[in-house]
Amino acid sequence: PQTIFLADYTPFTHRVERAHLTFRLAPGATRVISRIDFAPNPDSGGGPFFLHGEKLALIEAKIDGAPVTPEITETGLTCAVPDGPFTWEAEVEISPQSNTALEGLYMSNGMYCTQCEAEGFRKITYYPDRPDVMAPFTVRIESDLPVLLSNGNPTGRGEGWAEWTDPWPKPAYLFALVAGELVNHPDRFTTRSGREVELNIWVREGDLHKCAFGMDALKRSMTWDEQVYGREYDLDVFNIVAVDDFNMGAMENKGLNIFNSSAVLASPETATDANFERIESIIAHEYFHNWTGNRITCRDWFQLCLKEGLTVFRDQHFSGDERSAAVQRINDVLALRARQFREDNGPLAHPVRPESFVEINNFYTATVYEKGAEVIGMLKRLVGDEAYFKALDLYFTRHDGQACTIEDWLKVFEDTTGRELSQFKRWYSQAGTPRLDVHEAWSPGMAGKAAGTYTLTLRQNTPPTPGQPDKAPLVIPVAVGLLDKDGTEVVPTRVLEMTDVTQSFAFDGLETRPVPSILRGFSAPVILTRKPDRTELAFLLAHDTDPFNRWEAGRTLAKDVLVRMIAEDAAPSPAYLVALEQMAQDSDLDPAFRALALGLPSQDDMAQTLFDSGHTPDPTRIRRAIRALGQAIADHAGSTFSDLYDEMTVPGPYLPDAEGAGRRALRQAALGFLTLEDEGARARAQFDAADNMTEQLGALVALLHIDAAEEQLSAFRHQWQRDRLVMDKWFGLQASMAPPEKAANVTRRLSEDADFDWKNPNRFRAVLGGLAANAAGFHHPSGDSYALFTDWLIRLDPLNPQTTARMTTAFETWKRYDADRQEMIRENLERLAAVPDLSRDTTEMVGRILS
Ligand code: DPP
Ligand code: ZN
Repeated sequence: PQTIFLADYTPFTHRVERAHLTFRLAPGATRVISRIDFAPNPDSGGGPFFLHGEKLALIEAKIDGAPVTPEITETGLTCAVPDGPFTWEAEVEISPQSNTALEGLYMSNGMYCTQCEAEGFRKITYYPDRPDVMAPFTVRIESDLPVLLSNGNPTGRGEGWAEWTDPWPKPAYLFALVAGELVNHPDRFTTRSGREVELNIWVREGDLHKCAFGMDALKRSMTWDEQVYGREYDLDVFNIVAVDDFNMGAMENKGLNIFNSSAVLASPETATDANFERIESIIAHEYFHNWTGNRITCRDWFQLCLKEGLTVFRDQHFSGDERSAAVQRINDVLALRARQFREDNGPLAHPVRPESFVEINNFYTATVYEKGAEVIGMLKRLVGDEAYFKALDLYFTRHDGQACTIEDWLKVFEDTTGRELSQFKRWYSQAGTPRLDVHEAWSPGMAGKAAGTYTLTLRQNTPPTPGQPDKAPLVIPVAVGLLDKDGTEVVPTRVLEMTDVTQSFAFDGLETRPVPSILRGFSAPVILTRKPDRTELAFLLAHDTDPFNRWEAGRTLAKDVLVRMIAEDAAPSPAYLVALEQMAQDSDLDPAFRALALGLPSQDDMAQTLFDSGHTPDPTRIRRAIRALGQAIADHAGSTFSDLYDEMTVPGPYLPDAEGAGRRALRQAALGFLTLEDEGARARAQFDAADNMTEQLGALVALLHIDAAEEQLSAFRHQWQRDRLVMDKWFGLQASMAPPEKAANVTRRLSEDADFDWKNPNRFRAVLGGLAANAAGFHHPSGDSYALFTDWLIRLDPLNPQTTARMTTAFETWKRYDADRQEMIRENLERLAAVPDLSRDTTEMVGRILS
C-alpha cells in the first residue's frame, strides 16, 4: 500500500463551481448521475485531471455534452479536459446493499444512508474527493421511500423524488443522503438574529420515545454556541438521523448529521446517566462542527486536528458549563490517560498532526482528538480567555469558507496576541507524553527577615517514539498554587510557562515552607514523575483548593498503595483508608466528585504505572490487588457506605440531570463496596425495584463483580430482548466482567448467541471490545483470548476493515508484558498480518504495532 505524506501536498488542478447529483435508489443497483462544473484552479501547478472513484461501474461520461472515454484505475480516473471551464457528467452504478464496509452509500435495516468522512464519497461517484475542494451541492433523490433527506434546505418535492440544495460550499466528505421509512421528533429554534430553524430527529417508529433528550441537548448546544462563541446556525433545517449500523459515534454532515443510534437515542428506562452524558456531548460535538469543521474545514487530512481538536475542546467546555466543570475535567483527564497516554506510550504513538499515513481512517485517534483538544486548552491558558476569543473571532472572519491548516490556526493567535508560537507548534509535530520532574527547595527567612523563598525546579523530557528518537523542549504551562500547613492558599494559581529543558521558578515572601499543588486543573498533558510524598498527598486530598488536584492526590495515593501491594505484597495503607473515608463523608463535596474519588485506578492504568516504574505488569496480580483494595475499603468504611447508600437516593421520577446523576453515581460507588459485604443483597433488591437503566445496570454490575448475576442476566435479557442498544450492554458487560479464567469461554458463548449480529459494529464492539477491556481476561496466560480475538478480527476484516483496524489497538500495549505473553501476541499479530488480501487499514495497523 502507498504511503501519503503531508510534505507532498499540492492543490487540485480545478475548482468545483457547482455539483449536481441525482440518485436513483435501488438496493442492488443504485444509479448516481453527476453534473459537475469545473474551472481551472489558478493556485494549482497543473497536471492531469484526476477524479477519485472506487468500486464504481461507469455507465457513461461526458464533457460539455460530448461522450468521453476516461482511463480508469482502481483508485479513480484520468481524462483529457478542455483548458477552460467545463461541465463533467457521469453516470455510475453502485450496490448499497452489498456495502458492508459502511463507507459511501450503504443500507442499514432497509434504510439508505451514507458515511463519507474521510474518503467515502469516492465510493459514490467520481469526484475530487479531497477536503480542499469545496462546492455548493444540489441533490435529487428518486425513491418511493417516504423520507428522502440530503444536506442543506429542501428545494423541491414530488411523487417519488425530493431535491435538496446546500448553499454553503463544502467538501465531499460532508455530503450525506438518507432515505427510509422514518418518523421524526420535530422542534424549532430561533437563532439570535431571528432565523427560524426547523429541527428534526429521524428514527424508526419504535424509537420515537427516545428522542426528547437528544433534541433538548441540540437546542442547548445551539444556544451555547451563540452565547460563548458567537456562532449561529446557517440553514433553515437541521436534521439528525439515527442509524443502527455505523462505524463511528456520529458524523457532522452539513445540515444532516448522521448518528450511531447509541449516540442519540435515550430514555430513562433504557439509557444510563453515562449514556445521557455521552449523547449530550456528541450532539454538541457534531453541532459545533458546523462552524469548526464545516464552514472552516481542513486543507488535507493531516490537518484533521484542526477541526477535531477544536471541536472536542468546545464540546468539553460545553459539558463543563452544562454540568460541573470540575467533574468534567476529571472525566476528560481519565479518558485522556486511558486512551491517549496509552497510545502515546506505545508503538502507535504519532503527532497530533501526523506527517504520513497509509489509511486516514486509522488516524481518527485519541491523539488527534483528545490531545488535539489539550493543545488548544494550553494555548488558551497561555494567552488568556480574552485573547483566546479574540483570536477565534479572527479565525472565523478570516477563514470562513476556506480549507485551512494548523499554520492558519496558529497565525490568528500570533496576529491577535503578538506572541511567537513556533516553539508551541512542536505540540503538533512531536509525539509522546512529556515527563515533568519536580524538585523543591526552601530557604527560610534570615534572622531578622521573616520571609522565605520557595523554589520549584522543573525538568521536562519526552521519551522517544516511533520515528522520533530525539525530542525538543516544549512550551508547557504548569499551573501551580501554594498552600500553608492549615490548607490556606498562600499563593493562588499561577501559570508557570516552561520553555527550557530545566527551569526554576521562585516564590518569595513566604512565612513557612508551603505545600505545592502542581499542574492544577491538569494544565498540560504531561506525566508528573515526582515521587509521591504520602503525607503531602493525604493533606492535598483533604485540603487542596483546586478540585482537580484534590482528586488527583487521591488517585496518586491509590496508585501508590496498589504498586506497593503488587510489587511488595504490602497491605493497603490504613492512612489511605482513613483519608478516603473522610473524603466520602465530606458533605461539602459534590456527590459526583466524591463518586469519582472513590473510583479505583483501572487495571490498564496500573499496568502502565507499574511499567513506568520498572516492573513487568502481571494483569492477574493487578486485578487481585485492585479487588483486595476494594475489599479493604469496604471493610474499613462499610457503615459510611451504608449511610451514603440510603442518603443518596433520588426522590421522584428519574431525570437525567447532573445533580441526580451525581447522587446516583455516589450511591452506585457505595453499592459496589457494600456488595462485597452483603453478598449482593442490596444489589438484588435494587435490581428488582429499579425503574431506570442507571440503577438496573448498576445493580447488575455490582452482582457481576462478585460473579453472582446469573438470575439477573436472564431476567435482563428477557426484559430487553427487543432493544438493540440495551442488549449491547448485556453482551458487553458479560465479556468485560467475566472472571479471567472464564473470559474467553464467556466471549465465545456470547459470539455463538443467536442475537450476536457480528456485522453490526455496536454488537461486535460490545462483545470483542468487552473482552479486550477485560484486562486480566484478555491477557490470561492461556492465550485463549488473544486467539479468539484474532480469529474474529480475521473474520471481520473483509467485511468491515475500518472497525477491524480500530480494534487491533487492543494489542497496542503488548510490549509492556512478559516474554510469554509477548510471544503469544506476536504470533497472533503475525497470523493476522499473513491473511491473504488483508485490508489496507488492518495491514497498516498491524505493521505499526509489530514494528
Ligand atoms: N468527524 C466525526 C466526528 O468526530 C467523525 N467521523 O465528529
Ligand atoms: Zn468531530
